[in-house]
Amino acid sequence: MDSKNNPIKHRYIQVNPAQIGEALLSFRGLQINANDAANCIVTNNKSTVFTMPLTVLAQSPGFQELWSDGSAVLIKSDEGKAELTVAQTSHHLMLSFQCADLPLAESVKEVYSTAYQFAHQQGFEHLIRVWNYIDQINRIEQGTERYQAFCVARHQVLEDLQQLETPNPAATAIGGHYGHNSFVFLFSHQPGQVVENKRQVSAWQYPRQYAPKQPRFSRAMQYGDLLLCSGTASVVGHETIHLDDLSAQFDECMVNIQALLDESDVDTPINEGVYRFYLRDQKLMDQVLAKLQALKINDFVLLEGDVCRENLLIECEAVFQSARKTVKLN
Ligand code: 3EB
Repeated sequence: MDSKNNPIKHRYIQVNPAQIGEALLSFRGLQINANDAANCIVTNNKSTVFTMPLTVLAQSPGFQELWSDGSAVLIKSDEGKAELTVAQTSHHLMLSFQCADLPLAESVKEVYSTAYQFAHQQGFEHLIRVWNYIDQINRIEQGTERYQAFCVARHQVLEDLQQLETPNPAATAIGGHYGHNSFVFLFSHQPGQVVENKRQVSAWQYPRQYAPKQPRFSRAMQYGDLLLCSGTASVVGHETIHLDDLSAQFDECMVNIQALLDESDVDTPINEGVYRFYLRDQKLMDQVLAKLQALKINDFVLLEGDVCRENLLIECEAVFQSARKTVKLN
């Protein structure tokens, strides 16, 4: 990637900073048997906690995922059709939405159009990262899988807002079972750089078998000294490989994460990322934990979640932070 013509001048976001100013957002999952899913976004004057509507199966000791840019955070909430929580600094805008009661396509249209319009009004032009947590993501409704309905609605909003030509954010789309569709958007004043994976067809160029309108995400976004990897699974070309083989799917995820690191200017060993793993079948959890231990991945949460393609058993996302590679001048 060509970073030498793109000097970094402003303060970028950090994940799990050593000295946390005010956090824009922290993420957590549900404890097993918890009944707090209804209360997905909690704020006090200092910070916002977004609860993923997914059960935590395991996490590394002391795991936390805090996003901060070190500057003061302003928090507001808004009761529209979807519950919106805004956390804003002079550099970044985090929008968290929770919609318990709307049909999926309506939620997606409401949330995506509100997010883009709100961000643009506030002068945040660049969408860097999105998390989509969709209830019962693989269920068929009126002949269409809910993940596909989500893709169609997302595409429709982007088309209506003339955003189909703008760079796609890094993204995650994962299914839960707690009755919530919830979404988080990170916008910035500064653009990120799209990082694609040479082993994979870009999602927005997928053949139509996966969704009538293609998914709109980049495989990763490089943003300052961060590499934000999207939900990454055992996909090569555009196909799922290693059907019914968790161990091989896990290994393929890691090969894909390494491919993203190699493609970026972020020079961090693969085990030093901050990881979320989403596992479809909690009975396979011990296999995943053994893999994590073998790879010396020490900063992770393992969540029970449905990956958006039914034949994917596991997906991961990761954030890497590093000094930049020295740019070679030849
Ligand atoms: C894949 O490689 C897995 O639709 O926003 C991963 C991350 C996936 C984000 C999305 C979908 C999305 O195709 C699926």
